[in-house]
Amino acid sequence: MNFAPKPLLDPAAKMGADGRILAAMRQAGEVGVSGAELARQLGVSRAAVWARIEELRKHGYEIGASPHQGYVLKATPDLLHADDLLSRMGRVRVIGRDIRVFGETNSTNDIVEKLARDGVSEGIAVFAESQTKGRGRLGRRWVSPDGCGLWFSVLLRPNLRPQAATQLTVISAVAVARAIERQTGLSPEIKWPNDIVFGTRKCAGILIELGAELDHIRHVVLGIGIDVNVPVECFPEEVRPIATSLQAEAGHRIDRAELAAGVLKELDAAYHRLNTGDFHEIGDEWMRRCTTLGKRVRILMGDRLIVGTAEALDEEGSLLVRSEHGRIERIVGGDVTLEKVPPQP
Ligand code: BT5
Repeated sequence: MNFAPKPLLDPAAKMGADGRILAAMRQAGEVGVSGAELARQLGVSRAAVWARIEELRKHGYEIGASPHQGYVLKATPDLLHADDLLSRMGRVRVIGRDIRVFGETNSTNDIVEKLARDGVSEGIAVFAESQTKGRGRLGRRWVSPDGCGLWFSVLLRPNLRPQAATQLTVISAVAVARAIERQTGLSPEIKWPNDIVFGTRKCAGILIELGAELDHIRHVVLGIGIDVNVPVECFPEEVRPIATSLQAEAGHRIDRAELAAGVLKELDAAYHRLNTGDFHEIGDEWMRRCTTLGKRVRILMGDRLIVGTAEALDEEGSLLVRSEHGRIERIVGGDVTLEKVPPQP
């Protein structure tokens, strides 16, 4: 669906003092930035800058200080901090223009649903360090242990018909796969409709919840869970055989804040392409990354079982399956369960 492209926004406008100090230090790199310069940029005293730097150090930011170089950001802690994330975003159109981080919450989808009802504009992203009631589709549980994953939701108000909402799952899967690949060098694959996998093990899932009328979407809560540094032993027994984490795949810890910003930037770019009528391009990339196409699949839609071969994705993001009777069945994402079936002898 076409509508006027959105102007680029600078999420830095939403940043508090911490974010602006972190952004200035990041930009200065090893050269460092002086207390006087930070005080000038923030419009506060050097003593106030020093107090903020001390506060950041208490949170685990390693900040060097020398009379010649000024303040140098040496290392960041493994925690999510809204200002820190905003300071990594650069300019975006919609997604990530405002970011909030919670310690523990029930489900970030619930927080964003509430923001949607309060009339908040699209693009806000809400992260939690842990979720007590993280959920998947069809009432399933999403395991969200503390401090080692990315559990977050984004509010969208797309100009789409409800039937085309699967397009949002498709662009999100591509964005997550791209960001993982860019930061880790790993090549995750996509399993239709909403899983990011390495072989048979899932490392990320996507949950789309709609507020919709019959013919138009009021808002979408896009929930994404990524197992970044989740120790494999943290997965409950029933999930362990089918789950993995990026750390387990890469063999080293992954910087969560960097990945969070990377995913939001990719999502923003993909959402812009969708809004300007460029779904085909993303759809093509999705097909290249998808392990489902060409495979025999068994699909459960409510009580209906379809067995056939996954052939293609259509322009609304639905999966086209050639059933055993030779008919093409169009499977809309959402409440379906898909299993691969071994080839027949
Ligand atoms: C999904 O559902 O894959 C969607 C997951 C979305 C989670 C995010 S986190 C932020 C936001 N807030 C929420 O409350 N949810 C979203 P589904 O395809 O139904 O997959 C669920 C199944 O995946 C479960 O039944 C388990 O088998 C498995 N599973 C549960 N936790 C997992 C984990 N951390 N990693 C991998 N697999 C998991």
